[in-house]
Amino acid sequence: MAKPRVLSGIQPTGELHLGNYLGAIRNWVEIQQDYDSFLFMADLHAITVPQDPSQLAANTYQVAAMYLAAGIDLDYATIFVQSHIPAHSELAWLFSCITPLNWLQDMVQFKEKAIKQAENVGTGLLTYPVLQAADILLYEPDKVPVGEDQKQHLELTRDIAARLNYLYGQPDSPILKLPEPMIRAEGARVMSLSDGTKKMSKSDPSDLSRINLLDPPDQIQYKLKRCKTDSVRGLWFDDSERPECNNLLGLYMILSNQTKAAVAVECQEMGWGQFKPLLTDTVIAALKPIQDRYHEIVGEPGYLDSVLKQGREKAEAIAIPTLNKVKAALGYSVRA
Ligand code: AQP
Repeated sequence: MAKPRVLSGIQPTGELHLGNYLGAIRNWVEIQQDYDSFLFMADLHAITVPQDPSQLAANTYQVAAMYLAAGIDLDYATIFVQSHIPAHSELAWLFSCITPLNWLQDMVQFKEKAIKQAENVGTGLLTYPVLQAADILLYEPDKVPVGEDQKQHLELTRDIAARLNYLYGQPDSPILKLPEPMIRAEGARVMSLSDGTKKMSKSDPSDLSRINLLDPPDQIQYKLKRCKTDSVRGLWFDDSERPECNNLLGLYMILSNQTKAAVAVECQEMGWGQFKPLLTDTVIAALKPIQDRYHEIVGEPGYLDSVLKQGREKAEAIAIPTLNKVKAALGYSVRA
């Protein structure tokens, strides 16, 4: 029997950090043997905020290499670049013509980001959930791993598929399958090193706010030495009163493969002077195998190109028939 399919992606908007790894890639690695995984670099989404054209392709390759370095196995997963497959943009256009404007205006992320960008709000910021719906529905996945922040967009994806089925399909033979969300287990939200109430993010202007997966040991040590803490004696998990302490203990717990209870006991009497070197060593040791593998991958001439070419072929073999199915339903003559 065919394995259920999952689809997920990351925008190549900068260097990947511990949040991207613990919140996304590591989960994909954990489930990959049970699913047919389609993992992509969302480079069309990346330009909803300005990107340096001289960096975009390099960042995209870096994310692909990082997927592999972190343990994504090509025996189970297909890795591809979104912009290599024109069907994404084409389906997004078809969907945008059946998506009511107010559905997009109601998206919480749009409202939040639009306020920040004031008069410079790009149309892409409003319409990118439609592209996201196309990204997903092209592959007709059974499940889509999403964090809390993306749940509303997956709902929109389901609404768009349902609307297409309603407008152009038959009740007993829907055109597109509706995917289910795969909500992550809790504990994987990594917060900024400068502010424990904000998530760690590629686009934070301060590099000191995050640990990048490729940071060398001395930089990791420097960042953790400088990171924000508090002056309370003893360390314990406390999300509301001690967000920085909670975040750093959480990182230590995950990266040292311990339970919360074990970490709580180990660290209860510690001060920052004792805990920070322990966390530093743990982070460095956890990232070393990923970094070593990353350098091997990028050092092998032509390897990534061949992975992405193969990925494009496998992805297109699914995406193009889905696009054609939708086009036929809308009345287009589809090229054989
Ligand atoms: N801090 C985080 N903790 C846990 N998970 C995180 N993810 C991102 N930051 C954290 C997860 O990583 C994936 C990458 O998502 P994305 O690059 O498409 O966009 P994002 O969520 O907006 O990631 P960033 O790093 O914050 O990028 P910018 O700054 O460019 O917006 C997603 O699965 C996300 O949940």
